[in-house]
Amino acid sequence: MRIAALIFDVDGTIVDTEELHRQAFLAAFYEFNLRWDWGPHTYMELLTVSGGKERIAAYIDSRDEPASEKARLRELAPAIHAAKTRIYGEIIARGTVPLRPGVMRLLREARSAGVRLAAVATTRTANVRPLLAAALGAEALGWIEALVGGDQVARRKPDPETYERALAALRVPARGCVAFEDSANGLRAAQAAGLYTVVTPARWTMPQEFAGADLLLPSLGDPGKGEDPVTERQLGEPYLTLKRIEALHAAWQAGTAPARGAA
Ligand code: XBP
Ligand code: MG
Repeated sequence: MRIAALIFDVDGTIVDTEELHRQAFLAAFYEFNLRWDWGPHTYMELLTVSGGKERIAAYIDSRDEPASEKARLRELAPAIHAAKTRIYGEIIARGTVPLRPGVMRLLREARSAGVRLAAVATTRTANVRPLLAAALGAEALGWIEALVGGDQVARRKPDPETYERALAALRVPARGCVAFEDSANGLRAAQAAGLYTVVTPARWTMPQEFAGADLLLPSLGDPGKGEDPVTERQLGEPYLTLKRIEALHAAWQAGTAPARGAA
């Protein structure tokens, strides 16, 4: 079966946004007069919790506070997250959004080859559309046929529902599709949905567990943007092309793929 669609996670995969999310969380905490310092190390740990609102609640639960104060803060969590979402939207509207290497190139290769495209995210769809417009431009945004945000599912990643919704929107079988992810929760969601999985960890998700990924690379890579020895060693070429993905996916489908994670 030829590849029917490439399905890309957004935060951390298409764009390196988790630092922008972290800044938005900090600004929201300031607005609520909360001295919560989500520094890089704390945020890296908290990122194992999918969903910003759930992340705030998990942080509240982890704090050493009296039960009454925890209850008050839990009540406040949705308003804190709403403020964070507003601030994040303002950050996206005014800044440049860092596209990760190779994403634009692969979108173009897929477009030229007639391979369909979808995007999935845990953050809200209302966050994703302007983000992708800023990062990809209106034309490339138009190539993305299905966009599933966390507000469109009852169960977030690592549950497969986000991917299942994208597959249903495209009306394509999971085995004909390739998922691109940066996090362990995202990998597990794509695996549970039955897709071939390519993981390119972002700075914030690097320490997470990616056992079972069909292909694990530092990034998708771009011509002339510096060879990465890991990619070179795994692929024998400096970046991942659609042509190579098609060969790897075909071997995976035929059950002749090499050990998971290798190319
Ligand atoms: C990213 C997330 C999101 C963002 C914050 O996961 O888990 O929660 O970190 O966005 P994925 P919200 O890359 O799978 O989308 O605060 O809107 O959740
Ligand atoms: Mg992600």
